[in-house]
Amino acid sequence: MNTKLGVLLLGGMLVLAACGEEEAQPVGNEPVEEEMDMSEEQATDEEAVEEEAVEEEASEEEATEKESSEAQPVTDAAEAKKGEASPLLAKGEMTSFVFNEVGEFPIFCAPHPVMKMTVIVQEGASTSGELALDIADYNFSEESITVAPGTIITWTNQDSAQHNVAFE
Ligand SMILES: [Cu+2]
Repeated sequence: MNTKLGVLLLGGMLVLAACGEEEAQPVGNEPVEEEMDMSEEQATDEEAVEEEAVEEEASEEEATEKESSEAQPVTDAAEAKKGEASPLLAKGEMTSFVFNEVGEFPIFCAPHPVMKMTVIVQEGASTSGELALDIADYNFSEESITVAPGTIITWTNQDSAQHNVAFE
């Protein structure tokens, strides 16, 4: 029995030595780590390829937009509706909502609920298209604004504090 054990141990040590490891590590851990490293590398490669493809598409779109007009069209505006909210905006960041439904939209800032404004959507209102508003000094730049259906409003946070646009 002892001899067999000795042979097994010796065999194990030889395997470790053959791996060329400077420090003998527990045999159990080593292959697991290697497998994880390999799958991480594969995942990173795939992600990189996908990101490259997306970047190429984006730059092609940008080029087309620049040719057609100077202003950047707002394409990512979410529909304004009850319970909707933008992410928190850092200084200089913006968020857009499209107001398709006629009615009143009470808006507040989730971190500072005292910050409020109202968007009134009315058929035939003189303000339509795209509208830029600011969030500055813990206030929305308009207390109340009336717009036509389909208007896209973009809010830009001018404060160092984070604000957002949330619908009651
Ligand atoms: Cu706020």
